[in-house]
Amino acid sequence: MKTIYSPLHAGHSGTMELVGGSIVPGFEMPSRAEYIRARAESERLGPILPPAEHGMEAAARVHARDYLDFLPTVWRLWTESGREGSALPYTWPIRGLRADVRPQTIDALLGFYSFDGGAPFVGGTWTAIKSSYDVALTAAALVQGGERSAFALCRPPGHHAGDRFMGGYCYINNAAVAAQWYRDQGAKRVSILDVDYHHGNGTQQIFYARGDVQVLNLHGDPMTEYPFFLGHADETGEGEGAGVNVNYPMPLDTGWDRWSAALEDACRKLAAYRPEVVVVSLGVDTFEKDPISKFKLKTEDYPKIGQRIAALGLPTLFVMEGGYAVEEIGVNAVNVLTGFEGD
Ligand code: SP5
Ligand code: ZN
Repeated sequence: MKTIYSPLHAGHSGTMELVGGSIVPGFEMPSRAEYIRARAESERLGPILPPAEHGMEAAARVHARDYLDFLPTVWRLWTESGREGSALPYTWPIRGLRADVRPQTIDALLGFYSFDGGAPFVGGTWTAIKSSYDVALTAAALVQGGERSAFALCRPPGHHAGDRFMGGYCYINNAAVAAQWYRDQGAKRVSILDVDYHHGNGTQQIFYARGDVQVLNLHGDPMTEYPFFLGHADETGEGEGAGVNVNYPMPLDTGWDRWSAALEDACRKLAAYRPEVVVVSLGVDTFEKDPISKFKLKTEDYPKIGQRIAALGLPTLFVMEGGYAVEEIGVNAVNVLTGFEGD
């Protein structure tokens, strides 16, 4: 399997986030991508190739133009207003406030275009976001061109980003962009299987009223886990998308037995939908030693995830999402991929 990787992710570094009342160094750090790249190389997963540059048209198929236009301007607006450190929002237009009026200052705009304070900007953030998007589209094209699978080593991740909001370390929803791109290339149906520990609220929001992109999500129960405000089992889609969104919220002590039963059910629903291509939102923050997550998957479980997905017998694009136990992230992520390849 080919891996698409760009070193430009590394400019998105030195971020800060609010955890338990303290501002701390971001868990979503550059070494994550480097450990994965190094493991793909040492395991001889396949060639590691750079992305081709893409215009923003494919992003505009799933994100609002005003949001996409805002992202490259954030750091300039932040520094022009005399700030340094991480650009972060602190006020949000929640229910009861006006979300229909686009405000004018950087602090207000950051809140207007986010659902949490978890998507910081530093000087290299936009370049990293763009490179991650290029990685996703370049890998997507390999599968479109006939390869059985490809690995988009995306950083920053994407599945928390919605049509007009960022959050949870995510800015552009790489998996959603790829799924829409397959539709635009002629695929009649596409499935997105999200195995990250956190609910992919952005992906769900983007496709919720659509019947042409199935979204299946395995995650910590939002009653007690981030992102808290989406991801319940009764969210099954609406309109044309009725029945095409499937959530598997699970208790925070979930281990392989329960998690793999949910994966089995999701794979059966996926097969019944008969998609032409599968996009896997690949998070490995389900790992027992993940510092911000509570599931109990073990390193030896990850190849079994890949094997089950391979048994679907469908062209498959893997898109990197979360995973914060950085020293083990490469082993766990690449285990899914080698499991898929049957090694
Ligand atoms: C892509 C992805 O996995 N995003 C995850 C965003 C999670 N943001 C919330 C982090 C909350 C951390 N609280 C953990 C307490 C650790 N002691
Ligand atoms: Zn996650």
